Amino acid sequence: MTASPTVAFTGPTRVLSGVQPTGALHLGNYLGALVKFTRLQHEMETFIFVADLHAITQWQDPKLLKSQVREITAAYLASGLDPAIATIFPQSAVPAHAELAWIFNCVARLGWLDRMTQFKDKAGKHKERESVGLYTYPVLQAADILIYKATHVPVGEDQRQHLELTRDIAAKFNHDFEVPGYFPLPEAVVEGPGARIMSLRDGSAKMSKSDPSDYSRINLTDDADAIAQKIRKARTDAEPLPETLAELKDRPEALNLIGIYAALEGRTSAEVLSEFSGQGFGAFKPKLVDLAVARLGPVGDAMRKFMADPAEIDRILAAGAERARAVAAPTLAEVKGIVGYWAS
Ligand code: AQP
Repeated sequence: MTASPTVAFTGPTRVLSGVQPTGALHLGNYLGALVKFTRLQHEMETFIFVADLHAITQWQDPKLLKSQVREITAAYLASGLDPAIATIFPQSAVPAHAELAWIFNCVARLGWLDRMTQFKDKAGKHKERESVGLYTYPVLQAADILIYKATHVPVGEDQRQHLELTRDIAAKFNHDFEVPGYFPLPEAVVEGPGARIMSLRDGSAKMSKSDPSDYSRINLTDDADAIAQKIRKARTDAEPLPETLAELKDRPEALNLIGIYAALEGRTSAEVLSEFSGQGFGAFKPKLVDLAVARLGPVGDAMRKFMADPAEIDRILAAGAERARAVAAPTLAEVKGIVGYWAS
C-alpha cells in the first residue's frame, strides 16, 4: 500500500440523517435533528431515513416496529419535510447500507470503536450482555452516510464523535484502496442552542427517549396541558436569571430552559437571557409554556393527522426507498469493484 495524496472530494453536496424508531420523539430530537432536516432540504439534495436497522441493536417488539417507523415518518412530515423534495425511506428497505457496513467493518479499527462514548453510556457496566450490533453501530452509521456520498449530516451534539469516526473510515478507505477523494469527509451540522437539550429533571443528563421519567422530556405528541405541566415541574432554582451566560455555568437546569427558549424562537441564548435577566422562573416559565405550545402544538396535531393515514405514509416510504436504492446502487457497485470483488 502506498500513501495516497490528500485529494478533496469533488461530488455534489448532499444531506443525510435519520432517527431511530425506538420510542416517542421528544423536543431534543426535534430541535437537534428534525428542524435542521427541514431547513437543509431547501439547500441541498436531502436523504432522511428511519433507522430501523439501528433500532434493533437493542430489543424492539416486532409487533410494534412497523408502527414506530410510521410514527417517525409522521414526525418528519409534521416538521415540514416534503417528500417531493427530500427522499424519505426506511433504512432496512435499502440493503446497500448493510452491505457497505460489512466492508467498513473491515476498514474500521477495534481501537476506534473502543473509544465510542455512546456505546459505553448505553452498555453501562454489562457490555458483554449487549449485542454486537450496538458495538458496531457507528460503522453502520458511516455506511448510511457514505453510501450516498453525503457531505452534510445534521445531528445533535451527542453524535459528533460518531461523525468523526465516519470521517476516519472514509479517509482510511480512500487511502487503503488508493482512491483519493472517492468518499467525502462529511461534516456534522450541529450548531445552535438546540444541539444538546437536557432532561427537564436533571440538567446534566441528555433529554432522551429511554429516560424512564416522562417528566424528563417533552414529547412531540404531548398536548398543551402536558407541555405546560412538564415545564411547570421542570427542575430549577430560586435565583433570578442573571445577565450573562457565564453566570449560568453552575446552573445547568436554568441554562437548559434558556437554551430551549432560544432554540424554539430561533434566537441565541444570550439574547433570551438579556430579555429575562433579573426575573425569576415564576415569570419565565409561563412565557416558555406559551412559546412551546405555540411551536409544538401544530407539530403534534399534524403528526396525529399523518398517523391517521398509514397507507399514505407507506406510499411515501416506498417511493423514497426506490429513489434511495437507485442512488445507492451505483456507489455499492463501484465500491465492490474497488475492493476487488468478483462481478459477473
Ligand atoms: N437531547 C438531545 N438534544 C439534541 N439532539 C438530540 N438528539 C437526540 N437527543 C437529543 C438527536 O436526535 C437525533 C436522533 O436520535 P436517535 O433516534 O438516533 O437516538 P438517540 O440519539 O439515541 O436519541 P435518544 O432520544 O436519546 O434515544 P435513546 O434514549 O434511545 O438514546 C440524533 O441526531 C441525535 O443527535
